[in-house]
Amino acid sequence: MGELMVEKHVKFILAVEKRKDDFESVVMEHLRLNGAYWGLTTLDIMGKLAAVEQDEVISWVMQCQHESGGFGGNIGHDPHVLYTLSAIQVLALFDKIHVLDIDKVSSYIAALQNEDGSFSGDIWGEVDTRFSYIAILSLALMHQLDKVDVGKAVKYILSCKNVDGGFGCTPGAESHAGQIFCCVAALAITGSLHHVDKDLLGWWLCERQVKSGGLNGRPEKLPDVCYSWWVLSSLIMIDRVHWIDKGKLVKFILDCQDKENGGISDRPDDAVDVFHTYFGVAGLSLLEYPGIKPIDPAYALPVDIVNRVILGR
Ligand code: GRG
Ligand code: ZN
Repeated sequence: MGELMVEKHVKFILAVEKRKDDFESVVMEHLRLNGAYWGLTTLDIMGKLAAVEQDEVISWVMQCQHESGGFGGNIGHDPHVLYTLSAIQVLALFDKIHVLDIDKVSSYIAALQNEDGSFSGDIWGEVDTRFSYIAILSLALMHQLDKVDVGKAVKYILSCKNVDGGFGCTPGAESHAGQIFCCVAALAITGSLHHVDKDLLGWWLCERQVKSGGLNGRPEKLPDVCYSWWVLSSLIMIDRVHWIDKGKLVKFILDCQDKENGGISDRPDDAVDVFHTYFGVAGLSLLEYPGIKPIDPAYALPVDIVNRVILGR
């Protein structure tokens, strides 16, 4: 089945970080801060973060901040809670959270909580359990969870729970692995996992594994490497990861590598991108693949970083 081509993936990620003018970069420009988080976290768990110009990255991240306190996806872009999280995560990787005006950034996020406990992604108001996770994780990384009503936030997430044990983006919406990850991780961070029926949800999640060993995000859908993150991290958080065939999933991920030019795709022989490269390598980290640093399934950051930021050690 081959092995993880670490050096090739490092080269691929560094090239993506540098390429600013080609087609992919133009299309993805608004996602750059988010892409930087995926790329840099992948480098870090492969032990290669030192390959990037830290000062350059931090200076660019800080230029993405808006006067409201939130961050945009690139310099001059409108702020959104997703890019604000990416900024905090990138700074955490470099042990530089202290460069932030914590009060300003956390106030921006806290103001996005709605009366029912849900969170909007930005001032335009779209509500989604993704934003509950993003807000809770951002505030937790800054030790500012007391700025919001955590009880109401948890209550809203639980109102998005379905009879199949999964979670959707809003109350009544279909269960989807990405949304399940967000809700389970938010519950884990707030110490509320006892509200989850672990056997029922674990059953739904382990049924995501298909013949090839890959995981899909919903019944009848195609497998995709990104669910090696969304599904696997959820299974780990509820202690049911032994319900899937880990060896077959490792093989599926390794089969999605571009062995010549580096990078990982959503499924074998598709085009690679930096997101699926993260999902593949982070999935292997969750599967305890040798030589890869452990990543925390709820905080989506390397375990050593979480220990430093959250536990202060
Ligand atoms: C820090 C890990 C971390 C996350 C930040 C962005 C985010 C928070 C969470 C996104 C969660 C989510 C909804 C993921 C799913 C993304 C995805 C692959 C959607 C595709 O859905 P469909 O229905 O594709 O288009 P399928 O696979 O069902 O065919
Ligand atoms: Zn995908």
